[in-house]
Formats: sequence, C-alpha cells, structure tokens
Amino acid sequence: LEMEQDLRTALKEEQLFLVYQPQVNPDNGMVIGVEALIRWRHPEKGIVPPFRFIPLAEETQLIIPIGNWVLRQACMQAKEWLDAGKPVKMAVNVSNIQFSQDDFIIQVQQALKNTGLPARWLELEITESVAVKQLEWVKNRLHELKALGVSLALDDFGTGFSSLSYLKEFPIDKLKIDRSFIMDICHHRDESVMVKSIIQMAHGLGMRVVAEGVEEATQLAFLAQLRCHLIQGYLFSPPVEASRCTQMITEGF
Ligand code: G
Ligand code: G
Ligand code: MN
Ligand code: NA
Repeated sequence: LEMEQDLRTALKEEQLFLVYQPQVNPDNGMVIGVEALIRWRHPEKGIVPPFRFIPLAEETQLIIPIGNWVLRQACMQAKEWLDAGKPVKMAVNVSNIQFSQDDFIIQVQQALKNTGLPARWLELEITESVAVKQLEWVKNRLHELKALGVSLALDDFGTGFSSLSYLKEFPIDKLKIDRSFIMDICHHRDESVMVKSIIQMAHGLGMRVVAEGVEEATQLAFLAQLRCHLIQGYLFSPPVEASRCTQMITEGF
C-alpha cells in the first residue's frame, strides 16, 4: 500500500524516466532502433527496476497513466532524434491492460500528434499473452493500430503458449526472440535449432526479427550468419539515458 502511494507520487513528481537500448544492424553496426525501458528514481530506494513496480502498476491500474506517459515521453525523444538528423525507430512496451483500454488507439494517436512524430518511427511491443483470448478483438485492434501507420512487434517471442496460427493472421511486423533462447545458442543444440527456425520462419513470413539479450561475440556471429536483422543486448549496450544513446546512434558500433 505504501508502495502504491509512492508510485502515484512518482508519476506526479516526475520520478519516472526512460532509458534506451540500441537495436543494431549486425552487418554495419548502425543503430536502427531503440527500445524504451522505464526506470523509477525513488527518493529513498534509489533506482527501482520495472520488475519491482510494473506488476503493482498493473494491479492498481496505474499502468494506464504510466503507459500513456511512457508513450508521450518516448515519442518526444524519437522526434528529437529525428529532428537532429538521427532517425531511429522507437520501440515502446505496451501492457496488456493498456492495450485493452477503449481509448488506447486515441492515446497513441495523441502521443504522435502532440509530439509531431511521424507514425512510422513508432513501434509498439506487445506480448504473446495478449493473443490468448478474444482473438478477433485483438486482431481488429492490431489492424486499427496498423492503420495509424505504427509498426508492431511481438515481444518475448517463444515464451508464451499461444498458437502459431495467429502469427500469419495478425499484422505483426517484427518478432523479438526472447533472451532465454539466445543465452545458450552456442552451447546447446536445441536452442540453436529453435533460434534458427524462428529466424527462418520470420523470413518466410516477411517479418523482421530481433535477437534479445545478445552478450557474446560468438552469439552475434551465429545470428548474423542466419541473417537475423537486428541485435539487442549488452554486447553492444545496456539500456542508457538519451544523451549517451545519442552518441551510439551517431557513431554506430
Ligand atoms: O529494463 P528491463 O529491466 O529491466 O525491463 C524488464 C521488463 O519490464 C521488460 O521486459 C518489460 O516487460 C517491462 N517494462 C520495461 N519498461 C516498460 C514500460 O515502459 N511499460 C511496460 N508496460 N513494461 C515495461
Ligand atoms: O521488454 P523486455 O522483456 O524485452 O525487456 C528487455 C529486458 O532485458 C530489460 O530488462 C533489459 O534491461 C534486459 N536486457 C537487455 N539486454 C540484455 C542482455 O544482454 N542480457 C541480460 N541479461 N538482460 C538484458
Ligand atoms: Mn520489450
Ligand atoms: Na523481451
């Protein structure tokens, strides 16, 4: 309960902030996109990571104003980079609760309009768990979002329980291979076979594919050879504040 009150205060008093993690083209080291990740600068506890407060935010519905704040903030930053001649695609995590709100489409539209960010520079990350129920409703909502011009990514791909059949039915642009699969690709045959199959499937379906949690050069080499489009992970950079990210966008790797 104390934490809930603290979280309300955090939103009001601007204790929340975003960090950005580069998504890199393995062929030339260019930063093509970034993922926005929320942090909380707590006055006593210091920096609180999202796994410590996102579940509470979801239980209390605070995720809705927080999610709208994240959208606006991320679009504002993307517009700043665009205006500076350093355009990157801005990926924003969307909670299922946020996704299911009646006014979610309007909130996305507003964030784009108020910041002046053209829709094609915004990517919304949803998880497979959104697809387990009310398939038709979810599909319609995804089409409404696509109609705005934003792109759609399926986050933590491979960890959910949903059927593969929705993949060809849903207007998904990008798959993000969960880091649990990437960890062992160089040591375990099962993981490497699965990652290879996911990348080939993405190619076959005309989708982009991102590997998450890439920490080692051997993983990068394996993924690049399979023509994985983008690499995200500590090997290139952890999530960092905007000013540090600007340098990576400018210089590449
Ligand atoms: O940055 P990292 O540790 O710690 O993020 C952990 C998880 O927290 C992410 O996988 C994501 O699911 C969640 N997360 C991070 N930022 C946001 C956000 O802005 N909105 C939502 N809904 N979840 C986020
Ligand atoms: O939304 P999602 O679950 O994809 O959020 C990405 C999470 O993964 C964030 O918590 C981010 O800090 C974390 N992360 C990003 N790159 C790496 C990495 O190379 N290794 C590990 N262990 N975590 C990572
Ligand atoms: Mn994500
Ligand atoms: Na993920």
